[in-house]
Amino acid sequence: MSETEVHHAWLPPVAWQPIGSRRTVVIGTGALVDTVRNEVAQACARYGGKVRTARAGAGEFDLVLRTDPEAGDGGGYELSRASGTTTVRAATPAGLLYGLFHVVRLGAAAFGADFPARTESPAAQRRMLDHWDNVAVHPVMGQVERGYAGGSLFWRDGVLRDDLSRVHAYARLLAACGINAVTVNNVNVHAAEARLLTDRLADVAALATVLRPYGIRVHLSVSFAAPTLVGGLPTADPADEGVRRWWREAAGRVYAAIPDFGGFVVKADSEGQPGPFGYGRSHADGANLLAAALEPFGGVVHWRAFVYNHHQDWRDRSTDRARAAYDHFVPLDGQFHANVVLQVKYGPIDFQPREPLSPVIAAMPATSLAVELQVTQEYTGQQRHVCYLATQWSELLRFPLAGRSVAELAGGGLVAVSNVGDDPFWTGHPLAQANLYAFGRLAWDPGADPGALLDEWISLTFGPDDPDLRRTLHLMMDGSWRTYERYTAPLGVGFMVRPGDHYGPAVDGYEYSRWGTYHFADRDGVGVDRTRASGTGFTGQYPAPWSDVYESVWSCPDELLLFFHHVPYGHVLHSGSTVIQHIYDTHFAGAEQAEELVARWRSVPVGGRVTAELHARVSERLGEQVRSAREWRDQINAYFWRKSGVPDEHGRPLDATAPRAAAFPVGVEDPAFDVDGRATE
Ligand code: GCV
Repeated sequence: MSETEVHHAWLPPVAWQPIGSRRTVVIGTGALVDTVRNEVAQACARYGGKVRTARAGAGEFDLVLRTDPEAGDGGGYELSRASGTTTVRAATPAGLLYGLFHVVRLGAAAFGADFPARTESPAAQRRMLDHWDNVAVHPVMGQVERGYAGGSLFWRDGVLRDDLSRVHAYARLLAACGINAVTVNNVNVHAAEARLLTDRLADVAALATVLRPYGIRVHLSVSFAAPTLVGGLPTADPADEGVRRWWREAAGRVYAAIPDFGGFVVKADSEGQPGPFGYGRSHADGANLLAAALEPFGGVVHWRAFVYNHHQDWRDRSTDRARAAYDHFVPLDGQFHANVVLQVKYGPIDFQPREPLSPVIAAMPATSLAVELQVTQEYTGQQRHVCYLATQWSELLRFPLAGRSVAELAGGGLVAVSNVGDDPFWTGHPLAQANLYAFGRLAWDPGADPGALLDEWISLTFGPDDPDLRRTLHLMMDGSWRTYERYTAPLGVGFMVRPGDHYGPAVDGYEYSRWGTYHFADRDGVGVDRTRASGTGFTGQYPAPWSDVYESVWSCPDELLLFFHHVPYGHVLHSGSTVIQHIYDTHFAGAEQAEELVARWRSVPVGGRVTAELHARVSERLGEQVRSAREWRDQINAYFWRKSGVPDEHGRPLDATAPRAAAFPVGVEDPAFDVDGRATE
């Protein structure tokens, strides 16, 4: 692969061979059926098969793809194989497209032994990726906020890219894993981005044209202050009739340009973004203003619940950021229009490697909720560390809150912040592609086994025929989220990251700041008391049994102990270890496990789909992961040893005065990062 070529990700041409070398008929009409036909035709052109558009005699085809109103709807399809013919039937053209990609995933197995009809339909109707892409390069956040894979696929230096062929390739990849909605700009809406709603609408329409053939609807992040920012009005007050009219007209112009436009995403009264509080109005007033404008066209408002005081005084122990979303939004349950979707981050703080679920998810039965995940690895290694997140997401989505799983409670769909950029491997770290793939697949089927999805991704991306490679990749990735958790912040405490870029350790980095993310470590203990009995009362926001499970230090799960409790270092965990020994043990183990990744990868030879470029990229990232994991281990262990004065039971050095080992594992290039994790070139 040359620098200018783009990695095939989970759709290499050869994945199409089983279809492309056979005879297929595509029956149905509509733009997405045309996409199905074109995909099959391209595969046939490459592999010698045939595609027809009308059924000939029975038995003449190996694959029948047809829309059929009797196939049931729900956006899915029915797949079967009988008498040498594989059949996909779908009520909608979109369902047919997803059925086609299912056949691609099955590969040759789709054309083997007969199997009875099975129906697949998505759990979430809207499966959405939010891009935190800026149109104009932001002086601090760059082209893509929290992006770790180069520039934006959509925007470059203030304008829409001329060449949207990468967007076309992206649309195919997204459809192949089930994504059907994309927000094309950052939720932090700055001056240039605000104009996408008005005089730069043509840019959004151009993106919609490329994404549409793959069943992907475009959404736009808008500023709540748009009427003043780009509309020339003196106010953005939701109660003002001029403001209401302005939004109705703005929505009308959007739908005239993009008839299948999805809707708006709004970050309001959050981290400096304007919102209804500025006018003494509630978030229901704010969301309903936009919902009313979109309603005639069938659009939705994704209104984010990420609202908290980011000017907190660290001396004030009564304010708890974890409480904020619930305190702001739960009293508004039932007041939102039907086309408002409240978009709730999975945890009450901010995409940490370990957090409890947000109690908001269980507390608003009269509101449509979407759960937001973070595929971009802001707090999970920034695509320099291997961290397969589907393990975490699967746990979260299956979690029973108030008698229903989180996936069931997320009736408004699943949303995630995208991790792609214009990097040739899409995601910087080639193995981070698995997170994007698995997000789409879990949004479709939250019950899917994350290990099986990993194997599916490995087979598609690296091929099904090399068991050693498949085993190695599985071993490297399957437990990697827990490895990352081990060498970073312990027992759910979170946010021991460097302020600003959020990469690498800084145990006290946020301790005396305004952001509301503290661990309260002192000489005797660590953790945040969020109990009703003596703390912030956050545990009371959970339904039974969790309000009691989290309230008691004796029933709180180990992995969340420091999120809910301030405990002495000698507190004994359910595991039998003390808190302080757990911190030492997991940090030594985590860093060692990071080193093992290098050894495993070194056993993988260059060849086949492991190109020299891919091999080198993974090696370079692993070198940085090992360096960073050691940095985490040493800073965390030294910090807690200095605070507590408790030595390690096993006598390992906690506050080394001499280097412990060679800086980088033998055979791995020194990474191009200095000790702060900043690129040196
Ligand atoms: C887009 C975190 C990130 C911000 C992000 C914010 C959000 O605070 O650090 O970069 O802003 O979440 O989700 O809005």
